[in-house]
Amino acid sequence: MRADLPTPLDARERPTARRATAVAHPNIALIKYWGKRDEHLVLPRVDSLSMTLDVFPTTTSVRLAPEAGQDVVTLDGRAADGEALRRVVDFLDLVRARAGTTHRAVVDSENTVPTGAGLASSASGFAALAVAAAAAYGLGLDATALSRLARRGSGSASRSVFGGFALWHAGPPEPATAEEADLGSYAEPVPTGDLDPALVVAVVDAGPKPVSSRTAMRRTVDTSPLYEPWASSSKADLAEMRTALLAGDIEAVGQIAERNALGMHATMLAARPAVRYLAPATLTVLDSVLELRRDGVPAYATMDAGPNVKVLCRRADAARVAEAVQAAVPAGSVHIAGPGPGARLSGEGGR
Ligand code: 2P0
Repeated sequence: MRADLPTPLDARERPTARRATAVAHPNIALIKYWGKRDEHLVLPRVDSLSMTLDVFPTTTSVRLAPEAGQDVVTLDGRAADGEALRRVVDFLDLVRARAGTTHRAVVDSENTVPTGAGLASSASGFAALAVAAAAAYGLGLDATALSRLARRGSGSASRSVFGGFALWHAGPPEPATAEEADLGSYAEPVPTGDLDPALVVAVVDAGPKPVSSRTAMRRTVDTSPLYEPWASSSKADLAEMRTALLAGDIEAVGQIAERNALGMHATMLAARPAVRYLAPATLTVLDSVLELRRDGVPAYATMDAGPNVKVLCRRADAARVAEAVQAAVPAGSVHIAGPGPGARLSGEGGR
């Protein structure tokens, strides 16, 4: 249970790979994470549950550079700067503290999804970075400890450590120590029944979001009168979701996911000032989803910190759903995703 804590081993005695490459996929939450109770430790206010996708992987390599005076970070072929660089360096500082070393690193990360557009690029990004950095610095962490570590980079990354469906525990509400708080918040795989799901991803706008999800969730918690009611209803949603997943009941899974997402967006719309990620094209896709349901196709929508829509359906219906969504937003791009693998070192099988 304490595998993610620094050990007293001298850094010189640690087996260090020095270089590692990892691949991780984004995940889409069916029960949303929105709101933190500790920004430093990235502890959420609510449990969340997601499906890791089999599309849009991020590949990240970390190479220790003992000779370098600072970390060098390249994101999609460009030198990172500003907030993006700071977040990666802060994360590496955490890994270095655990490894007992001050060695800087060269990080190279390639996303196959637009960054910062509400398509979970920070989830795949920090999950891949956690796995690659932990290996390069020789931390020897198990999957649970990697999930806790990935959480420190971006909350939703804790879930991308695992494939399929994953539940991220918020952890004990009143931990006695920071260590107890940290240990209690990690993701784990969720059992499901006979379910053959797809998520049809409708990218209606691939541009970066106007307000970061970090800022938006802080403002929502601080000012939205709808936040607490949503957070408590989300607990009930999670319990029902677990039952629906076990039963392989895609209609119930979809209904719960859709109401949970719309409720989350309602909390943001009621924030002061309002945070509105939903765009006209988002509503056009939501209308097409309603029409699919009227035609007897079980299809349900979820949206994150951006205008793009992910439609949950049976895999057997995915082509029809994709066609309907594409017809609704001809300028958008539509992708069909299934459940994908957990984060892994290149050359390993997924978790
Ligand atoms: C989620 N989102 O559960 C929710 C739903 C967006 C809407 O997790 O501040 O990038 O780095 O912990 O993980 C986006 O937030 O936020 C997110 P930080 P993150 O997927």
